[in-house]
Amino acid sequence: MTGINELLGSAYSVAIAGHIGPDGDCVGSCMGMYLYLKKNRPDLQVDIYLESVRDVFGYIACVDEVKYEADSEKIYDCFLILDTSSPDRIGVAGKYLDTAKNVVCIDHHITNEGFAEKNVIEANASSASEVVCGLLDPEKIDKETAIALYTGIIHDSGVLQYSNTSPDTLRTVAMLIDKGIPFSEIIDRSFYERTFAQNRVMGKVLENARLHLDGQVIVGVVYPEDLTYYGVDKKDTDGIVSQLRLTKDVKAAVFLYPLEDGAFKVSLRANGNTDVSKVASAFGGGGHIKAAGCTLYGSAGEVTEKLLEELAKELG
Ligand SMILES: [Mn+2]
Repeated sequence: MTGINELLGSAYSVAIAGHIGPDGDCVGSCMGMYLYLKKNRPDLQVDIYLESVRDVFGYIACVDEVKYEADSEKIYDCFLILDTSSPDRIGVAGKYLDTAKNVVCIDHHITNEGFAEKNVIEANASSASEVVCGLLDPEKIDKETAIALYTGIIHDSGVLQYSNTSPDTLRTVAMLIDKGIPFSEIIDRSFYERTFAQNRVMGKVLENARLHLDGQVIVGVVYPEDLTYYGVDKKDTDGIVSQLRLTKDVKAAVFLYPLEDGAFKVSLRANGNTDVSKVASAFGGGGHIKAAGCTLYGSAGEVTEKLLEELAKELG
């Protein structure tokens, strides 16, 4: 079995990096790898590079050691790229792709074509964090490393709910929980917890949501004035479209978020067989069958009309 030691070979200096706009799996897999190597391979000099780390991940040990800028002089023996499907998505450390002596990519994206010298890509894994777990010696994973890796798995699997959750995912999670991690608290704190302002703006959107096309489509809108009133921005509205989608009997959920230039960022979610990626593509956007997005100009009413026209075609 290939393990992390085989992948690193005789490397002495190692740089770890993830993708732009780091999410829970990116931070979790990179920090998990970093903590594991720090503790079990004191012979190595390991650095970690991420574009940013959201405050909610502050409970992960040594997260303050993350570097936000690459060192232009530094040449690493090994560049470990995690959770990153293509070279143009490597964040601040992208230059090491050219300068490092050995490049290793550990990922789970089906679109990853294997751009590194050594690639460990498991398209069926829930997360890069799950793939990382498979490369480590479970005996040597301590509680702090387990907290980081568990965070990654929880985030990319939607708290073990999405279809990428497999029996192997659960076996991996069992091993991590065995390390004595606060598993419920991690989910609450990093996944479900919302600020008071976030809950209030969600409440406003849900209160004013409207059903269209005989109740098949629900539309929720954040207006420009809501942003100042509630003191929120785009990231504070995460989760609203998912809540809209959970409305009984709804086949598609639409969420409109105002952009600065008078446009709306449109988020679409589907239930059942509905394909919202077709609707998004019709307006130059894209995404997945069940989750897609696009940008549209006009008032909220005009944008809604355009979207409903396309949605009506899809819903038949
Ligand atoms: Mn991922």
